[in-house]
Amino acid sequence: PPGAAWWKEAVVYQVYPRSFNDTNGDGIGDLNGITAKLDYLKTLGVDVIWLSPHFDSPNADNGYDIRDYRKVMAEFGSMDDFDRMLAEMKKRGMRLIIDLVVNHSSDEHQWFVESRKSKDNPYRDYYIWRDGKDGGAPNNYPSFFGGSAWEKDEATGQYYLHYFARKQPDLNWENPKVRNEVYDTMRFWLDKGVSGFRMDVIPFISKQNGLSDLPADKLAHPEFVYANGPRVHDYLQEMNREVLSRYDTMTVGEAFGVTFEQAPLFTDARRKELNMIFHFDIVRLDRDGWRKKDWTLPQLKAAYAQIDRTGGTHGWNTSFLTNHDNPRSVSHFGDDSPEWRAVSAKALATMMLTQRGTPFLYQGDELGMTNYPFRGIEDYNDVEVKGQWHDFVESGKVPAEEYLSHLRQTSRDNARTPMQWSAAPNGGFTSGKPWLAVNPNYTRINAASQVEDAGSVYHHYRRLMEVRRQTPALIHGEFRDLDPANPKVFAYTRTLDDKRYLVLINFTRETVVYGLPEGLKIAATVLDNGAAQQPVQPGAASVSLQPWQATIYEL
Ligand code: ISL
Repeated sequence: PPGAAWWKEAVVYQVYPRSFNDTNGDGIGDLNGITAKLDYLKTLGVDVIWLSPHFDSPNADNGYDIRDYRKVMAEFGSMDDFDRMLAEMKKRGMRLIIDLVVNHSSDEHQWFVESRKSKDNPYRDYYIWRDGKDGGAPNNYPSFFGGSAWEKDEATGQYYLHYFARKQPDLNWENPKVRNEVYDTMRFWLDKGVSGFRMDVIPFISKQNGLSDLPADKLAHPEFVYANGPRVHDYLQEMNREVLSRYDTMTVGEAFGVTFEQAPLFTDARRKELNMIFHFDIVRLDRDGWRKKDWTLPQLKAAYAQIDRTGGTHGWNTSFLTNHDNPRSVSHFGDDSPEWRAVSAKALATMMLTQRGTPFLYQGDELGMTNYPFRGIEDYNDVEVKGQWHDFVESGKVPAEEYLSHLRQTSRDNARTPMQWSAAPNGGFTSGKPWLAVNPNYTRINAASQVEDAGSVYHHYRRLMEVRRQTPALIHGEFRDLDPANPKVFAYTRTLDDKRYLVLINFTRETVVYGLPEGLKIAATVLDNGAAQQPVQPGAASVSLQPWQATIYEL
């Protein structure tokens, strides 16, 4: 509708800079590499780029451990490169949001270097220090990357808290100085012209009063405790008042550990906190930690319906099928065998871009890039894998083969392999040795060949974005699942005033005849993913859906 916020109508593309495009041959992507591909992204239809952390970092967690919040990571380039990249985006009418990683910093950040020196250092209270208990850690909190969330520091004999790796100490948000440092950093980047932030594990910034032990039933999923600190909403409202409300921004919080019921507390516009959050319920539908579980289409639909409800009248959602922490979407929810890969990737694209919520597309998904054919543990780079290998396999709790068979499907490294630009060596990502192996299927799956081919996954994404841009009902319209229990077909309508659209997606390798509900009459086909064999007759009572067919109809 007229006057709607720009970020509701935008399509966001996530760039994981390390793996995007290397222009200096060091095997690591860089900011100049992003600038060089802006025309590619513009042609695709991208409005906003979310850049995963580009700050100075020792890379214990690929930049999610920041040493200096105002400096560009040397491997990625310089501040001049950043300014040029941003100016080139603006020239093309694109915006940039950056990653705000402020639940923790790197242990090499100057604040922590000072903090650990002594108990009376002026920076001591920038982090969370406690005495040990009974000769061990202060409590039983586990770290997501293995072992305890506490590390004993020799200088003072106290422990510091780290929800993630040891090299990622948690900041103490109770300290107003810390909050002001964060707000200053945000202003620094906003004043440069960035348009907002993706906020890393933002619900975790407020710690539980007293930091008592987790009960046994919470130990496997500590995120539900970590995300429920008593002051998280105070902090976000303060951040909004002090910073966000003074700029024209968009914000999206990574809501790890936030339930459907709690989501509106973050995103209800009247509360003045965040614009949107990332729910984990789709990407982690079939997961228990590193374990892969089975999933069914009705479960997926139920998650979508619930997410849509949490948006409500006053909130707004995101729509995404992967990111740098999850497997490739076609390998996860589609069918990545050679025969079905392209068509199922297009079907998923149709689903993602016709949800009510701002779509976040992850680099390479527009090509239908797949999971990597990992073999042994030595093929992985991720800090999380190293911690889990230690905790589960080396401890003897889980046989190596069992862990590896799940990890092949769940590893974060699946999405982190370099972009496949062309059939040139290393997929055209680098002229050097890539930091993480390129998927050998780059000779078949790459941007150069798909840009040339009007029937490619790339062009389907491009057409979908165009249709979405021109169809307010597909952005703002009410979402209704017509057949939640159907195990093969996802059928839903999007309705705005007198405009009504129907989306039908066949999630199987078979032809499925889908009977349309009484009173529902197809008027025209808006966009098909190339699977449909013949146009539906206006007014037909049923549609014969080809394998992985996904079609948007006007009603
Ligand atoms: O990906 C996960 C497990 O496989 C999650 O537990 C993930 O760590 C969690 O979603 C938080 O993710 C974010 O913060 C982490 C960083 O490693 C991730 O890359 C980031 O997206 C710590 O900063």
